[in-house]
Amino acid sequence: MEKFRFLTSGESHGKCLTAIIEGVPAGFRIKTSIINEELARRQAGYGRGGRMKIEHDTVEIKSGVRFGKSTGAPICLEIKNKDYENWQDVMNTEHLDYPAQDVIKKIEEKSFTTVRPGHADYAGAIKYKLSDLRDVLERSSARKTAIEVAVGSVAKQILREFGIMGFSHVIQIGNVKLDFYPKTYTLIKEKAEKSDVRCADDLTADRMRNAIDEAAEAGDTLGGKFEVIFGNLPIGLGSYVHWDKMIDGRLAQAIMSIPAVKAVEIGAGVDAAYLKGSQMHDELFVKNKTVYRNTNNAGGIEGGMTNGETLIIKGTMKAIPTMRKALATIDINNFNPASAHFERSDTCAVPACAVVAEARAAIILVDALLSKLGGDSLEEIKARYEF
Ligand code: EPS
Repeated sequence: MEKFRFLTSGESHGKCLTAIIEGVPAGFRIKTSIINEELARRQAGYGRGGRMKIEHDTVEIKSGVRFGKSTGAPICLEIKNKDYENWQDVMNTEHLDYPAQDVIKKIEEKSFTTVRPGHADYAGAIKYKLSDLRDVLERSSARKTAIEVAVGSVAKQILREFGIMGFSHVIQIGNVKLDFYPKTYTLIKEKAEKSDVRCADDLTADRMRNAIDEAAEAGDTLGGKFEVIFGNLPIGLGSYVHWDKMIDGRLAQAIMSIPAVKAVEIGAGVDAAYLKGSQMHDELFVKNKTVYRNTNNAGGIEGGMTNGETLIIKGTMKAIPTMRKALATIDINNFNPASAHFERSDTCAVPACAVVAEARAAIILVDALLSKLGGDSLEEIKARYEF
C-alpha cells in the first residue's frame, strides 16, 4: 500500500476542487502561501485562455494541519472555483422538480452533444451512458490539475525537509525547440521561472510566443515538450523486485496521466534507440571514496531505482482538443455529422503542464521516500535519514 496517497473531487465549473491526502507524518511545516505560489505558477503561461483571467486559485487547508504543522491526520485541501458564480444553475447538485424557464434555458445553452475529437467526450459518453457531454467535460477537464498541484506542493514541502528539490522548464512548443541550454540547472531554473513560456532562452521564448500567436489567430492549438528535474535524491527510491515498484514506471504513469500528455521519457529517452551500449551507459568513477559519473543518460534511474544522479524526465503534450477551428465530428444525439463543440480554450498549456508534471513527480517521490523511511513524525523520520 502506498504511504502518501490522495483522492480529489470536483468539476471544472462546480463549487470547488477538493483533495484528501493521507500519509503525511506529523511535524512537517505546511504553508498555505507556498501552495498558493505553486497554484499561481500553474495558472501563468503565454497562450492560456479566458478562464485563467477569471480564476485566481487559492487553497484553503481545511484539516490535518495545526499552527502550520501537519498533525498526522488526513489533510483536506480546497480550491474554490470563482467561475461557479456563473454556473450555479447549470451545475446544481439537486434534482429540479419544476425548473423555471430561465433555468432550463441556461442548462440547455450549456448542454452539448457534438464530440470534441481528442477529448474524453466520445468514449466518456458511451462508457457512462451520458447524453449531455457537459457531464463528461466537467470532470475530464484539465481544471482538476489545480488541486493536484496543491497536493504536489504538500509533497514538495515534505521533500524540501530532506533537501530534495525540483523544477520544470519547457523545451519545445509546436515546432520551436530549445537548442541552447544555459550551463547549469540553477540558471535554467532561474530563467525558466521568469519566462511566461517557462523557456530558459530568451530568443527561443520569443519564437515560442510567435508560434502561439499564429496558432491563436488561426483558431488552432499547440502542444510541446517539457522537462522535469529533481536533484539531491537518495539512492534506492523504488525497487527492481516487482514491476509496480519500479520508480521509472511509477513516474511515467503519474506524468502520462496528465490530460493531453502522450509520451514520457527518462534520461536519454527515445534517443536511447540510437545509442550503442558503450555510448548509453554512464560509467562510474571514484575520487576520494566518492563515486561520480561524467554522463547521465540513465536520467537518475537504474533498475527501477534512483541512483543518486539528477532525475531527468521529459514529457510530451499534444495540442489541446478544445479549439475554435472546428473539426469534423458526430453529434451523439443522432449520430449525424457535425462540427466539434467550442466554448473557450487555451491556445497552449505546455508551461502549465510542466508545473503539473513537477507536482505529479513530487507525489511519487515523496511516497517512495516516506515508504522507504517509515515512521510517523518528522523527528523519527529525520533520525533515519543520512544527509
Ligand atoms: C483549465 C480550465 C478550463 C480550460 C482548460 C484547463 O477552463 P474552461 O473550461 O472554463 O475554459 O481552460 O481545460 C482544457 C483546455 C481542457 O481541454 O480540458 C485549468 O484550470 O487549467
